[in-house]
Amino acid sequence: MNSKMTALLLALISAVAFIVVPAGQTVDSGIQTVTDSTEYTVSADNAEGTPTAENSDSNISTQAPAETTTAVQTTKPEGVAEETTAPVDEDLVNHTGATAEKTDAPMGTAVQQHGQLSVKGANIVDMHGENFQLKGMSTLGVAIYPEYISKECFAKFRDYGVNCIRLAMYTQGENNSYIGNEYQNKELVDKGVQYCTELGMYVIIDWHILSDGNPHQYKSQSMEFFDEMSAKYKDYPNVLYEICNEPNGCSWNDVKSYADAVIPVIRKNDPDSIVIVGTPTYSQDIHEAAKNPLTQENVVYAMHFYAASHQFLKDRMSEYYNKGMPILISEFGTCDYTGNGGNNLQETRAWLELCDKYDIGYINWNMSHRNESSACFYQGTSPEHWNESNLREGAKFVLDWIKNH
Ligand code: IDC
Repeated sequence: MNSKMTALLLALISAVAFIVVPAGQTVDSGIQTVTDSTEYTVSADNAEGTPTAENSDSNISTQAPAETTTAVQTTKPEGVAEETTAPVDEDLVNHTGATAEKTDAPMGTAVQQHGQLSVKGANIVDMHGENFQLKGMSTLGVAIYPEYISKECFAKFRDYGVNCIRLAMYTQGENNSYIGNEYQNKELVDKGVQYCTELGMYVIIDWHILSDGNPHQYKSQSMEFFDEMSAKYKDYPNVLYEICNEPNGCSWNDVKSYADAVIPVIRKNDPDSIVIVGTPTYSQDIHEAAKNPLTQENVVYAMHFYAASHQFLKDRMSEYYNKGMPILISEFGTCDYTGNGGNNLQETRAWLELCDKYDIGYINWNMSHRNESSACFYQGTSPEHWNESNLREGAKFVLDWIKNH
């Protein structure tokens, strides 16, 4: 193609893009901006005591087991609505620019029906002001298993009723973590957001701190990252930002001062989106956060559980939900806190029943075939062509739960 033709084609594409998505316009006109962030405040004397020994999961293994990728399965997924949007043109996916093209959510999808989410009292609500439960699956690490950043794979989770994908991006300590591999990670996050957008799914951009327990360690990198992401996705009603996965070995005051630095960076670009804030002790200590809550709007507190380790946290969730604290289970496992070991499906059921009762959202760990019980898939699974027989016990339980509730 000669340069004239290329220029003509580009002009045509931008003209069409302008008609479809005029600058500054969002799909949801009825955005709900309810402010209510402090009613769950409890006094210090009301707070619970120090976490139990079980509550200090400090021995998380950092070993990555060997992996294999083999045969592609071709069984058709169980049917839910066929995708009707045009296929992705890779060239139009903007991995590095300051803004990105938004595709309007296809009819019948979660994002088309529920639009921009916000926080009202202790719940996440949709654009109509109704309680809305995020039900999701988390990647293990976008750059550990990049093959799972796949539109086909996300669509298969959507077939089960999954309405949200969490893009966990390790900051350090894992294969290809963000620090030192910034471009590669951002490219994968961009792809993931684009696919979710085209599928009408919500998407969480997760700054996955773990071995770097104090979020201040990479605060400046985080501010830079979220500045770029929120500028790019300011018009996307389906994007949520999780600014620190699991703080540990630091206090709520450390987390709060970090959040007070990062949230304004996001708000400057994207005033409406939900921000998820981790809590101390691997996102278990919501009661610490409740003593000195954040003052920003549309913020939810992360609580994480692993069903075979953290039974005791259920009461904490109920107590603080009932005090009016907005909580999101932005990560949970059916197994123990190492991400491995036996599943406790009875406890998982109890947790999910409680979440459903309160309309608290939950996101399962993890979308990979790593050799551990929290991984969705057995080794040898094809991200694009899996079926029930590729699912490990925990993921099968969770996906059946989502399908039936
Ligand atoms: C685990 C992975 C495991 C990896 C380890 C360290 O499942 O393969 O070796 O991280 O990178 C969390 C963390 C999450 C952990 C998970 C299970 O958010 O990153 O993943 N877990 O240990 N909090 C509690 C449990």
